[in-house]
Order: sequence, then C-alpha cells, then structure tokens
Amino acid sequence: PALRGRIALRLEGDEALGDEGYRLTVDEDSVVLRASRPEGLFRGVQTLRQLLPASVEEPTAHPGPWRIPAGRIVDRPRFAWRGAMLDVARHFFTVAEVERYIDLLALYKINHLHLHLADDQGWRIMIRSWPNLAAHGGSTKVGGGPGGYYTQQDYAAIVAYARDRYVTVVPEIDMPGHTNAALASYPELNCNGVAPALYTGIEVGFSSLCVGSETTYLFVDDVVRELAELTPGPYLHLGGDEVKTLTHEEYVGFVERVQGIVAAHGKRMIGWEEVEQARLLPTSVAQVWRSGNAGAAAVRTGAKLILSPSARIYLDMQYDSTTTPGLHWAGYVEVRDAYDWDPATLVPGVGEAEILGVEAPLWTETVTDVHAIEFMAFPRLPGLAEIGWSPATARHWEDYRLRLAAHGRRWSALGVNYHRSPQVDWEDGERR
Ligand code: TNX
Repeated sequence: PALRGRIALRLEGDEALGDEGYRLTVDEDSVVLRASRPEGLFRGVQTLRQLLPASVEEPTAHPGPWRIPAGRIVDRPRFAWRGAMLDVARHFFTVAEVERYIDLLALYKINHLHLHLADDQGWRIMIRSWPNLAAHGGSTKVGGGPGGYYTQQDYAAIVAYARDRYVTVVPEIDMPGHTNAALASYPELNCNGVAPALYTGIEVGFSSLCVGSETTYLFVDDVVRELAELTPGPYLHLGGDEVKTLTHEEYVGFVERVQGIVAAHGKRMIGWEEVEQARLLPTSVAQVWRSGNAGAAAVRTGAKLILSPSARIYLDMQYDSTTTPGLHWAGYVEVRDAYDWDPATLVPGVGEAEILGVEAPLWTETVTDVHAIEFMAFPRLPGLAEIGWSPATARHWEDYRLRLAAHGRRWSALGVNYHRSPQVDWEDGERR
C-alpha cells in the first residue's frame, strides 16, 4: 500500500538477477523496479522508457496521463559484452557527438563503447609523452581537410559520461598496422628513419611500426601507460588487424610483446582475430570479424571471443545497392541479416561459454557526419542489442519486425535519422 501511485526503484540483493538484471512489476497504481545493483536499475529504466508512449522521448513537455501496460518482467542479459565500435580515426567526431551516440546505445542496454582512436588517416587522442601524434597525426582525415583529436580532458569527459550510463569505454590504438598517422608524426618509428606523408585515402594494410626497433616498444609502453590511466575498465584494444608487410614471425613476436606490456600496466588485451596466431593469455580477447574458423585457435588458448561478423553486423556495410553511404565488401546487410543469426552457431566448435559477447563496428571511411552515423546504426544496432541480451529461443524475425516497427516513432521523437527499411512496416507518422 505504501507504493500506491508511485514509481519505486529498489536495490534488493537477488543473486538470480546478476549485475544487470532487474524485475519490473507494473500494476494498476504502481510501478516497482527491483535489482541487485544500480546497473540493473538503470537497465530496467530503459525498459520502462520503452513501455511508455514514443512521445515521452520528445524534447518538449507533454501533459499526462502516461499509460503503460500492466505486467511483470524478470530480465537479465545473455552476454556480458554488448558493444558498439565507433571509428573516430577515418572521420573525427566531437565529444558532444560521441555523447549523443552513447545516449542511444544506453537506451538499448548496450554496455561497451569501443573507440577506434588511431588509424592510418588520424590519431585522435593526446598522448602527453608523444604530443605530435595528436598535433600532426590528428590534423587530417579521409578525403583531406581538418581532422581533430581529444585532449585527455575531453576523453575523460567521454569516459565519465559513458560511465554515468553504465557504458564502459574501451580505447583502441591499432598496431602494428594501420599506423601511418603515427609513422608520419615521428620519424624514429619508421625502420628507415623517414616519416611518410599524412594519408587521406582508404586503402588498408600498407603501414607498420618498425617491430625490430626498441624505440617502438618504448613508444607502445608510453601509449599503453597513458591509455591505462584514462581507462577504468579492464580492457585495452591493440588492434592487430590487416598487417600485410610483416612476416608471420615478426607479427607474432610483436603481438606477444605488446600483450605483455598491456598486462604490465594491469590491463587485458583485446585484438582483432588475427592476434590468435600469437600465444594468447587466457585473459586476452579476440574480436572475430570474418567468417570461417576465425576465433577457434584463440579459444584453444583459453581466450574469449567478441563476435563482430562483418556480413551480419558491420554497420558500415550498405543496406542494399541503393543506400548510401557505406561499403559492400562483406555484402549488403539489411535489417534481417543483422538480426537473424545466433552467436552460439557462428564459429564451428565455439559455444556460448567461450563467447564474451557481440559488438557492432561502425567504420567511417564513408560516414562523415552524425546523420550518417544514425542512418547506419538504426535500425541494425537495436537488433545486435537484442542478440546480445535475449535468449535465442525468444528471438524470431517475424515477431521482431513487428516490435521494431513501433520504434520508428521513438526515433522520430528523438530526432534519430534511421533507414526506413522495406523489410519493416514502419508505424511512424501519427503520435500516441
Ligand atoms: C576492415 S575489420 C578493417 C577496417 C576497415 C573496414 C571497412 C577490420 C579489423 N579492419 O580497417 O575500416 O574493413 O569495412
């Protein structure tokens, strides 16, 4: 009776809910949300938001009454890692733009934001011991023109904003390849001692740090130390993808040494799937991006996987041949392709227990502004969020496309630019 007419959020120990689970009870005159941890209450509030009419998301105040359906929900996630990656290297996005993306991630209970902070075309975070990385390496972008970088204060603001929404920021400095911006900033990182010009094209695989030089490892140690200090979470992503100029031995030696540097700074290494050629620690994580057997070798060393299969969930792929922007080297990825797959059957011989979770990367060679970010992420990203949260037995495309249809209104209310996929009968138009 004390709860009549109230919305109550209660922290109550309940082992069955884990860190992120919650119980929501809505009856005629009260709403009660219970969780073991504040994080669980936060996830439950996102469900409550989705039960309210779409107009609750509009920036202007509306009079009530606000009605939500009565019922009881007990909910917790299938996977601990539900991530989104944003490439701020090919094109740079401001702190405010990244924060807006974090808000949209949080609405769908995504709990990791992986920032791809350095690539051939740009270095986007100030490293105080190597300031020219940002000052020179961050000065341009794909297609040329001004780039940008985050000061450490800017970056700390992003991390704090995300943490307030129970989103962990995972920084990535890609190496030894994808490093032209660094090589252009410091001649001593190059085997021939000569800094190349800045690069504004979109080829991959041509650059590498000088893996035989001790200067390289002093550089990596400084970068990892400064990144670790800025990172509350346990993971640092060191890239490792698409290296075409090193021998197998050179590549493996580099990855193993970098893995040790990350561990020496108290963090765990994540790398793209190629790192499984090295001897991984059981605390390391490989991020699978192609199909086939990628990830199986990593699992044999005890490492866990993050699944980002490009043909399913690369948000930089075009929806079909008529939509822009985007690439299509992994195929066209329509809403159904992005939703209708199960992580536990992706890698032969790799089951649910070896999978940390799923992540949707958004590479930005062709994605130049926030409208384009939103168009590529919506509606595919909410599908990834559901794959990461809900059991496979609770997911069916025919049911999902009806539930998704109602979100068009919500995105319009939020001002989100989304792809009106022909696979969904959007309910957008009238309000409430
Ligand atoms: C491959 S996926 C890359 C990126 C590109 C992307 C474009 C991966 C680990 N590397 O460097 O941006 O394709 O789709």
